[in-house]
Amino acid sequence: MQQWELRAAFARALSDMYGREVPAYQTLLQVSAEVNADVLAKHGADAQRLGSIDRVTAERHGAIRVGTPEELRQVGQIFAGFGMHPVGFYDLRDASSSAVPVVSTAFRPLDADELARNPFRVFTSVLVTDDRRFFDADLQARLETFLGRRELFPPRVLELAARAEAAGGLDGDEADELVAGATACFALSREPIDRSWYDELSRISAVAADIGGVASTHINHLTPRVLDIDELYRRMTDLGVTMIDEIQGPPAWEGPDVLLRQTSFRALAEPRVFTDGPGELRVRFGEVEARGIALTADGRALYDRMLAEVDTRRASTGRPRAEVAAEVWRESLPPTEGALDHAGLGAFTYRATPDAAARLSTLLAARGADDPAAGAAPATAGHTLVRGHPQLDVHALVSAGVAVREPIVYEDFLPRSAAGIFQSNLSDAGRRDDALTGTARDAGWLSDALGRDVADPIVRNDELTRASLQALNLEIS
Ligand code: OOG
Ligand code: NI
Repeated sequence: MQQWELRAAFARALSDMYGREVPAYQTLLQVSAEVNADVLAKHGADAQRLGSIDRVTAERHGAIRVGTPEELRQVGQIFAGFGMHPVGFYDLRDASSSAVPVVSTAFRPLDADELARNPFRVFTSVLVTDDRRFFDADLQARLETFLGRRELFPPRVLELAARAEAAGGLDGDEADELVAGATACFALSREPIDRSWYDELSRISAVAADIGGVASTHINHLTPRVLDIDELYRRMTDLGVTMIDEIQGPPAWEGPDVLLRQTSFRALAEPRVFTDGPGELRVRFGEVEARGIALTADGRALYDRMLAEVDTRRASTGRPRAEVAAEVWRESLPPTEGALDHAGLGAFTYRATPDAAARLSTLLAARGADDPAAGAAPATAGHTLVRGHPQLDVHALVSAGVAVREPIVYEDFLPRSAAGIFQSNLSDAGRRDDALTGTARDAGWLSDALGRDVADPIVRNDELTRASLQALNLEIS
């Protein structure tokens, strides 16, 4: 089995397991499939502009949480076996008013064809045990001792994953063994939980207790992708499922969908075994998401400014977030894909149309031979696309039908939304002593801990754009 087949099998196995563990997830899958079928019937090919229906139907993201840099390194090895690489750095310690003492990355395929085959991704958080705002020296020491004694990932699973990474896949029986072994690492454990230890951590942070209060990890949620999240929200609510108050991320509006919109519902309490008898914990939840167009660095900076503007207007007026956000969006964001591209805010690739050559000659004939730069240096990608015609940028080629523009889907996460998802599912805000200073963490720390490069999603998309321009240049020159 090739890596993408291993990845697809892993995502399916986790989904089957999570469906058995959390029945509400099955309802969510069913409603998502219905919404997607309805959107497809209504909008046809347009509905598949941001991913084929096969991709979207199988698409999931999961979330897991680990306790130490070593556990992070190991889980990075497991995901590497499935062709999933660390992308992005998220610091959730300050992004939330609740105590969420973690930093995170997402493991996912990097290449466009790998994403198209199966885009399974896992949002992965690691506890920051030495952050004094949450843990004093004594608790830090006990926490690290507890974490140091547990083994989350059996050596055999790590070994198979390393081989799958090196060989780009695995044969029959070993492939099955890796998928089953890796899936089992994320099952809810039946091992007894020490109630006083769990409670001690819970008083500081429910997330810390979920990570460091038990001897295992588990898949925390598994999220399907839906083509109309507002409709999904309505239908789940009609079925009696209490969703969180709002959809996280960009608002509903008439313009292009950008980045990521997510919403969730709290999971029911699940029976768990404690050292002093049976009990229950309410740690897992359901989440659903809709993906839009990725933004460039400029687009992302604008998004962050728009978020701040929404906060300011809400603070002074108290109006609902969705309404204020839609208003700010209309004022700030271009209303069409083309305008988003012209403004350099959206991430796109370009490719030649089947009749590019004929259309280009028509275009050049219409422009005449008086191009001021005719005879200039040969084209270089990203600058002059058509030899001797520096004014003919990619937008002009798109307008003339020489090239088509294709949006790059946002494949990543949003720190604010992630913090909102964490927060809305906690019963207790926990404690953070802001008089003390936190420990510095950044993408460099994360990549040292992992022993792997952490890719920057904006840089990655830039590379995709550039590569497409280079290919277009070759085709038409
Ligand atoms: C992760 C929360 C973040 C998302 O979709 O933004 C997340 C967690 O609860 O461990 O999954
Ligand atoms: Ni999530």
